[in-house]
Amino acid sequence: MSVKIHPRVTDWAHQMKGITGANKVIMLDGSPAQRSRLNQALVKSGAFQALDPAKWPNSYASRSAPTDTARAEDKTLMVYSENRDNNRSFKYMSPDAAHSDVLPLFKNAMNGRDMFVVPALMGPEGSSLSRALVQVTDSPYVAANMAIMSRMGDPALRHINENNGVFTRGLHASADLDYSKLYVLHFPEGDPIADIWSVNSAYGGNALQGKKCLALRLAMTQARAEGWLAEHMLILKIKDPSGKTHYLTAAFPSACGKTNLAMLNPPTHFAQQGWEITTLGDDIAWLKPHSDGTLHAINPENGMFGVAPGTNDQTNGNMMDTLRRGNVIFTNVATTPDGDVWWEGLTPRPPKQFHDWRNREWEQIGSNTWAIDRQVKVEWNEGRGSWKVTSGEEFLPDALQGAKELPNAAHPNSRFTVAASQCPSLAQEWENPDGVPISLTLFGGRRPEFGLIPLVSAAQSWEQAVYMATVMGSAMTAAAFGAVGDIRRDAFAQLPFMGYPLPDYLRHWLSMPQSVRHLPQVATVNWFQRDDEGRFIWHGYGDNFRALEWLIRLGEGSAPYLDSPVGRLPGINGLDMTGYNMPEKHLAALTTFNPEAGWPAEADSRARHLAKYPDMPEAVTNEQKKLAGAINSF
Ligand code: GTP
Ligand code: SPV
Ligand code: MN
Repeated sequence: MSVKIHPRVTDWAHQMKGITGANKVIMLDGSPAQRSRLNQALVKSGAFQALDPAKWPNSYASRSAPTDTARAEDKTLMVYSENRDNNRSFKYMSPDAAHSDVLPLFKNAMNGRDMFVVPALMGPEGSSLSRALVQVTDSPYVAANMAIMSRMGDPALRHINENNGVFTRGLHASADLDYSKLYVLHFPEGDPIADIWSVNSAYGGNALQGKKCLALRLAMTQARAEGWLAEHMLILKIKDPSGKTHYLTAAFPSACGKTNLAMLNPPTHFAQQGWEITTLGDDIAWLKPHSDGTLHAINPENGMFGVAPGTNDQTNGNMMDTLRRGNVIFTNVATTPDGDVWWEGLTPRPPKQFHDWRNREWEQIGSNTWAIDRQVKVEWNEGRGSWKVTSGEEFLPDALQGAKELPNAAHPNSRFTVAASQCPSLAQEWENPDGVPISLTLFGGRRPEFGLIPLVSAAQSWEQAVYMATVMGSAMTAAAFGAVGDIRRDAFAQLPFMGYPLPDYLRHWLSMPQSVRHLPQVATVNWFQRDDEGRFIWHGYGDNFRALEWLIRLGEGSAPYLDSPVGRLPGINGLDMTGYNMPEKHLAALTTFNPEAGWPAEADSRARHLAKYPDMPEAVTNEQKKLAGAINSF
């Protein structure tokens, strides 16, 4: 290895070996040869299935433990010496409880296994915003994912040497993958053992510690102290027909469309006019006030850990092309006997034969019917892209929630891990150490109610922007365990990632005008309104560009708009709908303020939510009062 390893790294790794009883310490340098050995070892152990190299070069499919398919929010805790938040913004654990209840789970957890030491740089090399993590893990699967998601090995070791041996210490053991003993702990005040401890899961957000643990929960506590922001946001670049560039960030809850928006292809009409979209990041942004008076954003990640279902050449051609370049780890997708992968939404017709994410064998037995392990019969509904059980339900396993698990070929939260550098629409400035200046920021979620939360709504002040992001709601998805479909308030799409109390976080956002002269324009978006038969009334994906284009014209003072109690709206004449015919009733539902669609109930629900936090900033509660007043007077 060319880079000298800082003694703090080796000392700490050996301390962790002592606790976990690991066999051997394997230092990862990120070299292609070493990464290839890691993949080969995973194939040999059966954890990786090598895919057909003609279709998916150097790519692998992997299946998790059936209980280890999503983030475990109930078991994700912040450890502070004092409990100032009372479990409102995050789950709390005391340092004593961590040491007495959780530390023993790491004792000898790596007996008979090797311990990988994963130096991971989060952020571009040479950026003052970048941070180094050293994660130890017993999971070669986690190490292989970290090799894609971070700048692993030498870049991280160099960063540590240049920063006096400073790094975040991440202790991870997949141990027995016992869900009842799963914990993800964070120590913003530090701890003698490590800053992040996670155990009994190998799933993304629980185990790839550079991602949500470091880049959001721990980073945001530092960001607050240092005057910057760590956000659950994609970053994209829009070049308009005049050649002017606009950089945008957007925060949506998990599985609500960040990766897809980040790689969007504008509809033909706009592409012909000369609009171009390129990608800088799809999940996390660190934003810092810059001397030019704007907020500059960097993407701390090196790869994408994207949701597979729904991804195809029409919805996200750039992602499909990224994947076809190979070097992908697929997790919990279906695999075919000829080394291909499949998930719901990849093609209209499922393959004749495949193994699902639980490794059950599916075989086509009729034009629309498949048999699972010759026991359960299911019918494919091509229009809906989903399965229905027709017989043999008793043979299905119970899901975590107790109900019978719906048989999906790919798990609804199945994912792919792939390097950002393979994305054909990557913006060349994605690794700018100085980041890019942000002029537009979106917040959004899944709100299915017809006519309620508009397709796009621009904030009229910074206070209203912070309020709108605070009360944002979204229907639950499979990215976390919970009742899929229930609406929950997810402030700034950060509810699962809060590292310190929400009211303080909002005060931090409200203070931004003091350090940033040119704040981004802020808007909320909602691609997910449905009709009374449950169908999306907005095509979404590429057509989402129509909302972005309106916002850019609005910022330049050349777009029609309507002022309303819920922000500035396009109205039925605001959006450029060339090439998209939509019933006027739907267009009105998306672009105008419709008090009768349920606003009084929505306003009450927001008020109840805000009342849970007695120390909400007044700027936020004032906006709530303004909204409630305006709705009552309608
Ligand atoms: P995380 O990685 O969990 O943070 O998710 P994400 O916000 O990046 O979500 P992603 O882009 O992966 O999309 C999640 C799911 O929503 C996928 O199944 C997409 O196909 C689907 N989706 C994304 N954009 C749209 C849209 O505009 N309309 C509709 N109807 N579905 C969408
Ligand atoms: C999310 O759930 O927001 C993700 C996947 O991006 S995870 O890595 O699990 O956080
Ligand atoms: Mn995410």
